[in-house]
Amino acid sequence: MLYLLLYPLGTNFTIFNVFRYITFRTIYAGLTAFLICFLLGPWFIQKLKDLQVRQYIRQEGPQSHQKKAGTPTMGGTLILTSLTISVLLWGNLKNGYLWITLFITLTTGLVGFLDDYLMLARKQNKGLSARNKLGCQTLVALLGSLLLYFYPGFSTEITFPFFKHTTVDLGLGYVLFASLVIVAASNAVNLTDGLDGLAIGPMIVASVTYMVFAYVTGHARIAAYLQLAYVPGGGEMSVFCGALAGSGLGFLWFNAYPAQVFMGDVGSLSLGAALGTIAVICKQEILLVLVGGLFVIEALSVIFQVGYFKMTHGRRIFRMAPLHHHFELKGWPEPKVIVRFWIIAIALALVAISTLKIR
Ligand code: 57M
Repeated sequence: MLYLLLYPLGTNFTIFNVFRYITFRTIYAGLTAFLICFLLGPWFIQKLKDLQVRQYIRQEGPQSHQKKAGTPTMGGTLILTSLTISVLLWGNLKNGYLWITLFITLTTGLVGFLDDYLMLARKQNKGLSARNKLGCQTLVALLGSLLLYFYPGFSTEITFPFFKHTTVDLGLGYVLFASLVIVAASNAVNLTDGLDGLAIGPMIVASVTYMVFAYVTGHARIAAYLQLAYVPGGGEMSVFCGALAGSGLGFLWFNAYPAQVFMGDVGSLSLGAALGTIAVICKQEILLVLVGGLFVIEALSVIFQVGYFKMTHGRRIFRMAPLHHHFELKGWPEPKVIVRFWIIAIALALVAISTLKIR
C-alpha cells in the first residue's frame, strides 16, 4: 500500500523513491511483522488464557510433555495477522502473486483454525478428521494453483536444482503438481510442530532462503546471469518472505523453550502452505526438498514409521514418530533436540543457496 501511495510522490520528493526498491520494502516488511508480533504478543497470550484457548496434551506421548498442558495455543492467528498487515503495507498491491499467496495462506489458516476450534470445543485431541482436513487443504491448493495457472506469464515448467538446462513443461498437469507441493509442505510443517520453536525456527530459515531466491528469480538480469528461470513480478515475493520471516521471529520470542504459546494448526498448516506456494511461484519447487529439508525428514520419519508399523503389525523403526519424539525418548533434553534440528535446517538451506552457483 505504501508503495502505491508514496512511490508516486518520488517525482517531487526524491526520498520517496526508496519505496521502489524491493530490498528496502523486504527489510521493512520483516521489521514491521516482527514488531507487531513482538508488541502484541503479551496482550494476545493473555487474551488466549482469558478465553481458555489452551492445549490438550495426549496421554500416549512422551511424559515430559504433560507439563505443557494448558499452554495457550492458536498463536498462529497472531503470526497471520502480523504477516497480512505487513504484506499489505509494504507489498506492491498490483502484484497478483502476493494476493494468491495471501489467499492460500489465509484459507489454509482457516482450515487449521477450524481444526483447533473443534479440539477446544470437544476438549480433546480430536479436531477435523484426517480425511476432511486433507480434503480442505487439497481444495484450497487446487484453487490457488488454478489461479497461478491462469496468471499472465506464469510458466508451467519445472526446473531442477544443480541442472541448469533441464526443464519439464507439465502444462495443465502443473496444477496438480503445485497442489501436491503446497499440501505436502503444509502437512510436513504441521508434523514438525511438536517441540517449542521446532517448526518456526526452520520456517524462518526457509523464508530467508526463499527471500534470496525470489529476489534473484524476479530480477531479469541476475536471473539471466545465474541461468535461473526468470519470473516476471516474482521479486515481490521477496517482500512476502521478509514479512514471513519477521512474523516468525516475533512469534519465536514467545514460542522459544519453555513456550508461552503454541501456534496451533492455524499456524502450522498455513505457514507450510505459504512455503509451498512461495516455492511454486519462484519456480524452485524441487529445491523445497532442501530449503525445507527438516520438514521433509520429519514427514519421511512418519511415513516410514507408519508404513513399517502396518507391514510388521506393530514393530517400529523409531522409538516414536515424528523423529523429534525419537530423540526425546532417547533422553536428549528438549532444547538440545530443537537446536540440533535448527542446525540441520540451516545447513540444508546453505546447500540450497549453493545451487545458485553449482549448476
Ligand atoms: C500434530 N501436534 C502436536 C500444537 C501445535 C500420523 C501421526 C504421526 C501424526 C502425528 C500428528 O498428529 N502430528 C501433527 C502435532 C501437539 O502440538 C499442537 O499441534 C499444533 C501443530 N499441529 O502448534 O498446538 C503437541 O506438540 C507439542 N508442542 C510443543 N511445543 C510447540 O511449540 O511442545 C507443540 C508445539 C503439543 C505439545 O506437546 O500438545 C503433537 O505432537 O500432538 N502424531 C503424532 O505426532 C503422534 N505420534 C504417533 O502417534 N506416532 C506413532 C506412529 C506409529 C504413528 C509411533 O511412532 O508410535 C505423537 N504425538 C503426541 N504424542 N503428542 C504421539 C505422542
